Amino acid sequence: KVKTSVDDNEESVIPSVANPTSRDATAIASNIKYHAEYTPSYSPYKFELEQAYVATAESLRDTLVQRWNETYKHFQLDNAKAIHYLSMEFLQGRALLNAIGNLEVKDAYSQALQRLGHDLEAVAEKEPDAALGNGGLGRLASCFLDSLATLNYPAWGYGLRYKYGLFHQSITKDGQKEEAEKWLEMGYPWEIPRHDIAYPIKFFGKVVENYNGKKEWLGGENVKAFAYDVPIPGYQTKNTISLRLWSTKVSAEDFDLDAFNAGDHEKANLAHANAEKICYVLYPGDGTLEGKILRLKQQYTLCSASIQDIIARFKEWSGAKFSWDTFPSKVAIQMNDTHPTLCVPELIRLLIDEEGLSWDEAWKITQATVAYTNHTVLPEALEKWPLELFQKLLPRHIEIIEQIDEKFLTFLASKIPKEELEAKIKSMRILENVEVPAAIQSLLPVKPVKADIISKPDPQPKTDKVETKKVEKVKEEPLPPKPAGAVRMANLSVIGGHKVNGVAAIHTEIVKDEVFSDFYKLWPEKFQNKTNGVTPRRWLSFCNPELSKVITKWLGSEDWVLHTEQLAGLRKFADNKELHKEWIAAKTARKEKLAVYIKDRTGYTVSPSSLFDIQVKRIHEYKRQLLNIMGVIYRYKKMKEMSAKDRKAKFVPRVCMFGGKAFATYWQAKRIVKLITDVSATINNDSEIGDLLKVIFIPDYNVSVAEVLIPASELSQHISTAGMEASGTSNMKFVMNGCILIGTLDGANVEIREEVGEDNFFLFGALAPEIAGLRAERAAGKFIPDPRFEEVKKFIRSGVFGDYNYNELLSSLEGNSGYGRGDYFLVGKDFPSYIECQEEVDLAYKDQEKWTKMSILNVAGSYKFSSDRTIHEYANDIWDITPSAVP
Ligand code: B1N
Repeated sequence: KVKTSVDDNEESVIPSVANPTSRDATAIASNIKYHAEYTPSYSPYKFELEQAYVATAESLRDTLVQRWNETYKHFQLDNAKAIHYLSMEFLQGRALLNAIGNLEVKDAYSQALQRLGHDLEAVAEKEPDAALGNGGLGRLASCFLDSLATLNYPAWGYGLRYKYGLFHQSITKDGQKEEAEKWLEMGYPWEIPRHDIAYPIKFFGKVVENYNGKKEWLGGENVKAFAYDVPIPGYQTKNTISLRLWSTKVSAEDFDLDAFNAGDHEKANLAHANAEKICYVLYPGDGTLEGKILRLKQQYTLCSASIQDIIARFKEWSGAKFSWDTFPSKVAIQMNDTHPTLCVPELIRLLIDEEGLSWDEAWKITQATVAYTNHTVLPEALEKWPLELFQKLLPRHIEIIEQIDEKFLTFLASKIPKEELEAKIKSMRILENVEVPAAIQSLLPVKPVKADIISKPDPQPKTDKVETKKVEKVKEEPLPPKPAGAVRMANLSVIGGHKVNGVAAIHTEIVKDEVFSDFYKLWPEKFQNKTNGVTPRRWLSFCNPELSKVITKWLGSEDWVLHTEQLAGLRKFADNKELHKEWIAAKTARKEKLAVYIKDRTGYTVSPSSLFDIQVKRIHEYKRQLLNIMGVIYRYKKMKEMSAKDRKAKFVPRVCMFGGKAFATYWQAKRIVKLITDVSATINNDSEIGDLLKVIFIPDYNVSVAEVLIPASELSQHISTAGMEASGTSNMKFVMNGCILIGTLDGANVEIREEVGEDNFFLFGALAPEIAGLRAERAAGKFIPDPRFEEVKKFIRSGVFGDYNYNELLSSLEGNSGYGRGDYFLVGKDFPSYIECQEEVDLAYKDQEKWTKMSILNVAGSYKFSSDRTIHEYANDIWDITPSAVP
């Protein structure tokens, strides 16, 4: 039966196969078989792991599509307000086990595959990670989608469908090597190409004003954004929402057939190549500005296509007699950092130029709709676009931005005392190094003309003799070059949105008191904290079935997966010997799995009875992997200086694991990777040390690798220079898995420590408010490094870890100030307290009973860090949305 509209009440049926939602393994097996034969992307005569993976995914997709159709049919009927989460990154990882887990069909699928001759886990391993993100920011977006679906909120995710996601990392003798990641090469069974959903996107061209004063944006480069929908299933609900990813192409009419026929194939294909290039690669992220035009094109594509889509749906769902006033009561838009800030001028442009609204109406609607999350205080990551580039690429948007800027300045002038106005304008306006409009100039206090110039006439020289010095003074200096104009996206986001939020308590305080302090004084009610969270489905229930089973047994039900506050109930069993036994067994099972994995990935053998110590995250100087590895080197050196007996008595056996990618041209980060791998090669081959210390660098860290590492962790390192890590989210995943953190008082560590208790967190290091003073002290030459720190540097320079020249790396820790010097990240300052804290860790680990209790209390205290809690807070305090569950 062909369905004609969504309100067609007839049931739709999947052709010829049993409904796989049922938990009947026979029906599921026949459905998988059906896909292997009738929707094959491989030879139907083979059914190896790859084929089994694709057919299983397609089988699950049937259910997902069915639920996804029902969900949006329901949302349309309900027509409740929805959140549209716009993000340049979604770090989805694998989908198969997540879908199976959320649909609660694991046993059935496992049996079905067994019947077909396969093991579910092995099949799942065949799925490449969808790595459309760099790290925390992208993974947060994916956790949010899981929670939005689970909690039945009307929601859409919007992103870009990059052909190449985050690069694949391999480790060679020269350090990290990057290769394109080919997640799409064999097709992606989880996406639904939407041939019916495409929007025009324009770049360059010019703006003309027609006879009735309407602005028209003409000419330029035209591409089309096509939608690909990825269904996101909720847990224990039918609700299945959409992650809509845009991919750019041109239409057939833009293909230059004449040029092709004339033999100029390249010219014929130019428009295609230009359009497709936009979605080729994920921006390499975290604080680098490269490939500027392409990146701005990407950002605009996301914003324009998504806003056009949102407006089209608003009109369709509101019916013929809709009113624009109701737009903010139906639509909430969240900008994941400043990357989608172009939402603001794009929504205004569409409302004025396409829909005929006035400026005031368009501005009011936009501001009531859009909100902004800040994820970083690193100045180099606060986006700024050169004005000239902006004017060329988006000529209409720059007009709109200039208008917002001018209106904001007028408003500012009405609020700020005249004497302060100039300084405030400088820090708060959107445009940088651009002349203040004349209307505002006139509001500034008149600059006093220098008294001596007006009052005294030029003194006549007493003699005719002209002093040579004076002549020199008169000589005109060439004017310094005018600083280039720029658009500050963060200021545009703060001005254009109705709410601004930070991602952890300490981060929000820094946002309010430092980064946006002037804005905070102007609009204190705009600023909020929304501490990050992670989904307990993927990050505990699914990736750690052993520990989850123990938790469920002791809490008496599995309800904690949806209501993590129940995890606090574990506290009362923290001393229970029986629980300790089961807890250790569950952790050990995961450690054994990780040991096998390490052998497989690196060739090194590690003992599962050692302390598993892990630091996994993007490689960055502020995250201080260097502090960690220098601590390891210090430990190694001390071990070497001791007798075998003393060594054994003092140190507990440890496996120190690292994982993470360095941006391809971030040389200092790449040197850190090189040092870790060099240290690893030396220590792991030192027979004197044996199992007492191993150093492992796990290549190509991604979501799936995290799912193997985190459940097996006992100690994890979150050791950023205080004030620099906005939140961190892996810290939360580790705590949920019974891992104890060693960390600075930074980002979400602060709140984690509060929840799990001071005694169950290894704290060290300088505090955020001390950092500026410490840097100043150092710049003044007053810092005396700890001799143990000097000893480690000397040891590295001595060549024990190979002949690579580590001077460039180590000299960044030396000197008092200057670019790349002066130990900006305070590794030397925190080193003594770090290694002393690590000694405490060894002592605590020796007492396994104490350690297990700490581990239980960490899980018990992790309940706050579920993204369900975070999403409820956004829904109530920013988006004003309520759940709408599919019956
Ligand atoms: O966002 C995460 C936080 O938990 C981390 O602390 C924070 O570092 C991370 C430019 C970023 N901030 N900024 C970025 C990513 C890509 C890019 O192109 C900046 N990532 C973060 C989630 O709140």
